[in-house]
Amino acid sequence: MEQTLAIIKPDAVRRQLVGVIISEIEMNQFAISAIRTLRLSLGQAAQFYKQHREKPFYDSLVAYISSGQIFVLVLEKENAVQEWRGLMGPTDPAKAGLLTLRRRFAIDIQLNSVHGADSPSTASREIDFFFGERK
Ligand code: IDP
Ligand code: MG
Repeated sequence: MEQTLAIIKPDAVRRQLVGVIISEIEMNQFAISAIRTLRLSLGQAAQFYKQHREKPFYDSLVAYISSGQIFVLVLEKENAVQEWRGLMGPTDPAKAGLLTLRRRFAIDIQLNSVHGADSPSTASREIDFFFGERK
């Protein structure tokens, strides 16, 4: 079964959306095979998003993702990477389908409530980032 890495981001945790998002995960037949909660340091956040370091929004993205508690999940399902991206919707909630998590919950293109790995190889790297020490 394929695995992907999901994050419930600080804007969603702050607005007490963890329960409804996990409920959507389960209603959509993902198995949750690991979960942890933490707050990233600025350094850890910079490392996690390092592929975006040239982007104009990088500093603000790093500040945001480390601004509060996050919930990190390993999700399992056939085609999990693509299925989770589909349930989240695109980065910009204004362009997202009505039933997607980002359309329903995101505040804007940055404070967009959830993260998902963009490929199986990214998923593997991100799972290692958050859960590697526990294997
Ligand atoms: P993704 O989360 O849909 O994979 P990425 O392009 O990988 O989108 O960007 C990572 C995160 O950076 C986004 O989820 C969002 O929080 C933030 N972000 C992306 N594009 C912008 C932007 O144009 N302005 C501000 N923040 C952005
Ligand atoms: Mg991405």
